Amino acid sequence: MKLLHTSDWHLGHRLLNQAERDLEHQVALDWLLTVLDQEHIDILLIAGDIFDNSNPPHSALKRYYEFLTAVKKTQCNHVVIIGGNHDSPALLNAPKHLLEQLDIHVIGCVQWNGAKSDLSQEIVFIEDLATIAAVPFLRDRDVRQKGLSEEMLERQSQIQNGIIEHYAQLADLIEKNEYKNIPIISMGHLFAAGSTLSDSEKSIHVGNLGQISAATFPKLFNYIALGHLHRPQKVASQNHIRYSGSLIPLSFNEAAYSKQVLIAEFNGCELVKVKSLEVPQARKFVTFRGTWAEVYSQINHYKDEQPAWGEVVLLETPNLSHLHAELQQQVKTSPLDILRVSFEIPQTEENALVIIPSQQLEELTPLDIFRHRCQTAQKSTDKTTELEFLFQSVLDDISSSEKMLS
Ligand SMILES: [Mn+2]
Repeated sequence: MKLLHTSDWHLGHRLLNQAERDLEHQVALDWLLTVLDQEHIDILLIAGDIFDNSNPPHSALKRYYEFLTAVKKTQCNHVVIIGGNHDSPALLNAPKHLLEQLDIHVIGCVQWNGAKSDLSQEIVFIEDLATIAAVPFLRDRDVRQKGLSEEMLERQSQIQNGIIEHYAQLADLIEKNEYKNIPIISMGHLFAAGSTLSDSEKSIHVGNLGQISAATFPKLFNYIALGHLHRPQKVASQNHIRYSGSLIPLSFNEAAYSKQVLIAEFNGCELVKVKSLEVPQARKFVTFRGTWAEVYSQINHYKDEQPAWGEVVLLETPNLSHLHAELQQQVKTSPLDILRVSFEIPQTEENALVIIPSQQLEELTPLDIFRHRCQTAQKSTDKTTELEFLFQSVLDDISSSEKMLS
C-alpha cells in the first residue's frame, strides 16, 4: 500500500495580500496528478488548510473540485481530507455526502452528538488498504471542558490533555474494531512539539496552545500525517510522524526551503519507506537587499526567464517619493513583480518607535503588532510571553464570540 501525504494548500491565497496564486497552484496540482499515477498511489491524504480562508474565491473552489475530479481519472481511488484551522468546516463538509460516493472522505470538523463528540465519524476504513483516524483541526471548544478555571497554565494543559485524549479514544475505538493486516494511519492538523516553525507560522500557534509531544500519540498508528506547519519535517526525529509542509511558499521566508509531498510505503501494516518529492514551482522568489544603488543595479541585472515574485529590503531610508515610480519603471520589461519594499534600519533610542510601512502593516497580525509594541515599550522582556498569552486570549475570545454571532 502506498499513500501520498500533502497539506496546507491554502487555495485562494494572496501573497502579501496582493498577488493571486492560482497559476502556482495549478502547476503544483497538475504535477501532483501525474505523481499519483507514476508512483501508483492508493490513498491521497490532505491534512488540512485546503483553503486559505473560510470564504475562498470561486476560482479556489473551482481549482479544488477540478483537482478532485481529475484524481478520479488516476489510479488513486481514495482521498481523505481533514479541515485545518484556515478552513471553514461548513464549506468543506457541505459536499461531504456527494464526495463520499466518489470515495473522497471529508472530515471538516469534530461531529457532535448532543453534548458528546462522535469519534466514529473520524474513522475512515478503506477495505484491504488502511484504517485512517482522520482527526480535523481541534478547536478550543472541541477539547476543553467548559466552566473550569481560565488560568493560563490550566487552560494550556486542558487543551493539550483534550487533544491527547481525543487521539487516545480514537485509537481505542479502532482497536476494538476488527481490522486485518492493514496499516493504521492517523491524520492531524496541529502543532506537535519538537518541530521548527517558519516565520509565517509563529502567530498561529500561540493562540492555540495545543502543542502535544510526539510521545503522546498512541503507538497504534503506523504513520501520522500532519498538517499546520509549512516546513516539511519529522516530529522529534520520528520517521513515521511527519509534516509534509505546504505545497507552495506562502511567504518570502518559506521560499528558503523546497516544497514537498511525502510518499509512505507499507508492507502489510509495517511502514517500510517514506520518501519526499520536491514540488515544482511556477514562480521563483527573489529578495534584493542592499542600499538603493545596490538594489537598483541588482534588479537591472536580473534577467531570469522564469516569472518571479520579488521583494526589496533597503538598508537605508530612501527618498520615498521617487522610490515607487523608479521601481515600477525598472521592472517593466523584466519577469519580476516587486510586491514589497521594506527597510532594515538599525534600531536606536530615537527611532525605537519605527513607523511600519503601510504595505507591510497589511501582512502583520495583531499579535505581531502587539509584540512590536512590547519590544519598544519595555527594556526587560521577561514578561513578554505572559503578556502575549493574555493578548492572544483576548483575541481568541473576540473571534469565538464573532463566530457565535455569525
Ligand atoms: Mn497552514
